[in-house]
Amino acid sequence: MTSQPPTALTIAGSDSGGGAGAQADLKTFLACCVHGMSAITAVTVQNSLGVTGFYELPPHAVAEQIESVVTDIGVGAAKTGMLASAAIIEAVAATVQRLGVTPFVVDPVAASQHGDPLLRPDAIEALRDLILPLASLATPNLGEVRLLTGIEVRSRADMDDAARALHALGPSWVLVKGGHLPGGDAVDVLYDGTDLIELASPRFETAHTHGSGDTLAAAITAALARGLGMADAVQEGKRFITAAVEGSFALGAGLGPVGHFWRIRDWP
Ligand code: PXL
Repeated sequence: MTSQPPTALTIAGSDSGGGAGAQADLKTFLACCVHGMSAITAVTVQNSLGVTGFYELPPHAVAEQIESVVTDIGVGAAKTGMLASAAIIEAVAATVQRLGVTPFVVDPVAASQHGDPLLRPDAIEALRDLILPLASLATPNLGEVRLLTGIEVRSRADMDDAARALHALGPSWVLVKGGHLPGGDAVDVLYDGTDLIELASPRFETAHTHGSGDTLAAAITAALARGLGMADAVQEGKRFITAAVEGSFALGAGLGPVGHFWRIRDWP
């Protein structure tokens, strides 16, 4: 027997292609030396070319998965990914609140890299009103910022406004991901209600970034499970995703995944 690892839970959808969703989260947790657990919200049908369908689980089945692992194994930190519907969001929010699951990282996933919807349009209000107030950290990209706040981010200054507007919706910390803005470095803004911290990282020319948002949020969650403070955990997550994007690879005819096991340079 070895010593016990830290533990983390993902509340997310399954990606049959293995690059994003719960699969990305579990691979990232392991790569970050954390025992990963999952509460599956929906099963997507997808490959490198896109999502062709998804099947939601009943909301009580999502709640039961969370309760089962929290009450026995214990959850050092949790994250959300695809939550699919307002009814699942209501069940997740009630369960996370009742069981006091924290730290709680919310990645407000709305669509896949191909633009395929992963959240029903009528669920955005529930995400904003029920999940964001529980978040230790919210990690929206610019499209999700627009859905949640109505702010169209076109410049670095707009990112600061977006961070303030999102923080007002309840999360303790906000990480606005500016990767989709044009420019040299990829710049994110981290905000705790007091200080706006700019985090710049190099941009790599690759189309194979499937699962990048999930992987960043999972690496941050793993760092929190290992006991890091929020600012350090976000820095650690950024280092991990930068290496994973650099270590991405082609798979199938479309968009390949980021390299969760970027430490493996040569595959057998
Ligand atoms: O990357 C966002 C995402 C989250 N969750 C699932 C996904 C995707 C993207 O495809 O499939 C299940």
